Amino acid sequence: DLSSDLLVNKVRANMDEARFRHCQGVSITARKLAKLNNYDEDKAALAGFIHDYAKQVANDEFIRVIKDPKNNFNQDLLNWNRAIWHGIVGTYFIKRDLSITDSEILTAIKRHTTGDVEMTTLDKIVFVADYIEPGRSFSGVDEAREVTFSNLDAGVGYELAHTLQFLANNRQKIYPKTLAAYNVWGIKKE
Ligand code: DGI
Ligand code: FE
Ligand code: FE
Ligand code: FE
Repeated sequence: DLSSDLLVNKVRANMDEARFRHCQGVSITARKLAKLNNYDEDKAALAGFIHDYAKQVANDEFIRVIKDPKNNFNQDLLNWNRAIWHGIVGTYFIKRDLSITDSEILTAIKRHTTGDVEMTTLDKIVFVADYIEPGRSFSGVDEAREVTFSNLDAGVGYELAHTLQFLANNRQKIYPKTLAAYNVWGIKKE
């Protein structure tokens, strides 16, 4: 768990200082959101802390892991990039290096960049904590914080709508799960 110096030091050693501070911010925010939403605070804090463990893994390393038949990754991942890989393929490195076996934590990390049609409370907490942690400073982040702290599902919807808008504005390819998640969580409910 998070009280292990070994785990903290492994995470610190796998990324630069700015990314490590982001992970600490996501961890603190995930803990707060867990308390507000009656979820296990320690588990949320741990998932938040390690969510970007693989953020700075090299492209050729991601590609090697995706191509290795032992790992059973969908080969369509090769048509995407590190923005998509670091969560989904990141779980391989988290299992290997950090000995994390909790499937709820691994699923939340898998889903943290794109969201998904089905999201557990932990999935939602990590997804939005990543977006609103204290170190984030994009325009709209204060509104995202207000929305998310008043209602977790509304925070998920806000983030998906704004991420889709951002990607389209920059003419970036939309990962099908991001779009499918938007169609569930992002749209206005009657
Ligand atoms: O790892 P972080 O920077 O903390 O945050 P993240 O994992 O939520 O997102 C990383 C990047 O992924 C962010 O710049 C937006 C991008 N992204 C999210 N959904 C999609 C996407 N990029 C593409 N091309 N397509 C998507 O659907
Ligand atoms: Fe990430
Ligand atoms: Fe995110
Ligand atoms: Fe992150």
